[in-house]
Amino acid sequence: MALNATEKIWFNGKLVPWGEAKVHVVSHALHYGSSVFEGVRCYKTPKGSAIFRGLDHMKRLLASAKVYRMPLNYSAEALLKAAKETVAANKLDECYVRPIAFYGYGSMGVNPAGASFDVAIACWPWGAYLGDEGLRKGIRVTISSWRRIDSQILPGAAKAGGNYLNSLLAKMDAVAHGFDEAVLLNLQGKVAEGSGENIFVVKDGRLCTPPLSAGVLDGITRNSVIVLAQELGIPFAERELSREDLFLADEVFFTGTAAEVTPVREVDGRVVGGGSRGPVTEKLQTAFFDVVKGKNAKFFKWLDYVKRA
Ligand code: PPE
Repeated sequence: MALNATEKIWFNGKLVPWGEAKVHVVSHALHYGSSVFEGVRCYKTPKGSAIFRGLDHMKRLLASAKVYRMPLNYSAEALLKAAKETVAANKLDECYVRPIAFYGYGSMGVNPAGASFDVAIACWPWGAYLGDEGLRKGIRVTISSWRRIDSQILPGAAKAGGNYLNSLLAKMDAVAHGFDEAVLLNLQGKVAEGSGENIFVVKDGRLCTPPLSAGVLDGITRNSVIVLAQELGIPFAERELSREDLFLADEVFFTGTAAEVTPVREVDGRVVGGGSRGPVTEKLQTAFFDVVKGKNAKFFKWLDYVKRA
């Protein structure tokens, strides 16, 4: 997706011009994938721009860093404050926010001891990750021949840069084969997640998603949708899903900060349900957008205003 430069990036505690937030080519993370990152969205609401579940994202960033013994010496609150300053400095109403912490310059070899440890927060306008039409009508997916990384190899709870080579392989193959997105199975052959999304199915009015033990990221959008389903009285269970559960579902959808709530209308040539956004998906999608856009007072607690109006 196109990336349009904005004005400022928060880099190790200071706002610097976009073009000056640079790293050296022998930075550790570039060679070994030794970074952890987050994807956060900021939405326009009636009371000003607000970051959605910012503290939860920053806590997950700290958790990812802990897994990799990274010295991320900021509190979640301080990181959220920095994210708000970054959005404010770029004068954006709505944007995607990308905090990243990584081993930088100073040593080579797998052991990062001696390398700098850098933290940055960038933001930029980012539209619908899987297209506006995808959000309304659904997308076409394929089950990847690549398996999702097993947590005995790389821990799924950590959102680490290196994990995304697995996503990249699955996504590129899916696109090369004419699909919009890939679904990855885990090593047990059960449904895990998309290249950058969690996945849900609806069957006979019941909503299901694979448990975290399937090796999936503990998605914040996944959690938000589960809470909203409970709110709306939609029966929900975490359950292992097989490939055929996707083929035979009444509805399938993806969740993610970037993907938001995106319906899936086809899985490897099998039309899902009626072949467009299903009614439960639409209900949850509407509820989700109401919450992030500050239209549901019950969930104001999930919003952090960039500037108090
Ligand atoms: N699984 C994976 C593998 C994943 O990367 C994401 C987010 C999710 C699930 C959903 O998590 P959450 O955002 O907390 O609901 N993927 C991020 C990066 C996408 C990208 O292409 O970059 C995102 O959505 O920001």
